[in-house]
Amino acid sequence: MAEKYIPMWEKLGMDIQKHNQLLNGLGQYYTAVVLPQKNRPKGMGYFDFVVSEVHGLRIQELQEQRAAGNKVIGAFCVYAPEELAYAANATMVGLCGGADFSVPDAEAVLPRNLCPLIKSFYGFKLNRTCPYFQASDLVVGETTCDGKKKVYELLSELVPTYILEVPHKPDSQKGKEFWFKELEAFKAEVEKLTGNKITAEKLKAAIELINNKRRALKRLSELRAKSPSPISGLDGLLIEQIAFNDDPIRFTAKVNELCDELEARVQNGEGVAPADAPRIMVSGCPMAIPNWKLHSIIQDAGATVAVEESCVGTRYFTDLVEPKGEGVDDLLWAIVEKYSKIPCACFTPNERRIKTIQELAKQANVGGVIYYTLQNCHDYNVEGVKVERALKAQDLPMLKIETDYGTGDSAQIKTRVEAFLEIIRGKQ
Ligand code: BJ8
Repeated sequence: MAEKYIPMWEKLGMDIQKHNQLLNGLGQYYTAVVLPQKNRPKGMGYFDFVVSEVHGLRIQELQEQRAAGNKVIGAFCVYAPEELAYAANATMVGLCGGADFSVPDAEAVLPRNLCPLIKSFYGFKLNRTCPYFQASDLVVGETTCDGKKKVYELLSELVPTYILEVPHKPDSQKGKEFWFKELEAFKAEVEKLTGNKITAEKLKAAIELINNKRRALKRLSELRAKSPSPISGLDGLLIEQIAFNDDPIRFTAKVNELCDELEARVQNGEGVAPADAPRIMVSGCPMAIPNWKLHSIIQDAGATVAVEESCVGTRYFTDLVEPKGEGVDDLLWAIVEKYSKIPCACFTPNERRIKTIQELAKQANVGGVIYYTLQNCHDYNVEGVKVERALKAQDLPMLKIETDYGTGDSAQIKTRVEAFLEIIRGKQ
């Protein structure tokens, strides 16, 4: 895809040479890890195409929208309320932050002992190889974990950045009232950026747009929960990752089309792995595209990932925005309620997440949980203690993997995953 998009990338101020290296690496990785999977549903063809054009055609679409006077808002967290962006004719996109590629550039500035996701996104802005960053008129950060919060200060030197202050006790009435005020302020910011007023009618339509996307992802997740799963965990994860970059209407239609195909597979008892293959839940830190390391190791070891308890996973789509009235305030309150239920480990107490993990494990009929923590992510790392206790009470084994974006520890992780799968097989 490279040649024809070079003028666009140049216009976006990208480092063309470095970006080519990134694309070559990404293409090779995809060809080695994703494409060779056996018995993939036909509907994955669309998502393969999206990945092949993720820095090309999709960016061209965003640039066309910008040329028509609409804005692009980049985000890193599922707490960024995309409904408000779409209600003002803006598009919200996930920014690059899932690859080791940009980490060395970030480490020239940031401390090394920092979460790889944070180093990755900062490095992508520094080295100008993420076209989503370059095409964003505004970046939305949030006060979730300390690492992100402080790096957003540095990021704001490079790109206009707006910080959402998220309540750390989101379940409390005080927390919800606080979040309502934050949403009002963000709404005003988006109106100022776009020049468009967010009316109740437009906000209602945007809520439905994003609800439909979440419904489609939920439908896919429920199909993956069937035994045997009709689609691989790696493909499931890939779709959850693409959800943050693709056009929401087209994406929703394509996910539903795929689900029709998967329903037929379920009816025929057709799975991607043998019926007795161990089933795993991956729970923990988000896996931004192209972070496929753990899933590919688990699959290569003969198991199926049946569900991701993650923000690139169930935390994004489990709950919908459900308005109880028609006015702008009613709609904002419905957004408050939905977002307050996202069980991020940055918040406290977070019993909702523990219960969710227990329920998801039952629904997806998993034999064990692989708890995934990115290095130096204290929130998910510490919360793993409670998760392990809760799973033990359910007689479910848990394996804790703490890693980064590099491949240096892949062989070691593989050995540990294989040993874990033996435990699960022994219990089956
Ligand atoms: S709602 S999980 S997307 S903050 S960056 S916390 S891995 S040390 S991403 Fe997240 Fe929003 Fe919460 Fe979800 Fe840890 Fe790294 Fe922080 Fe991270």
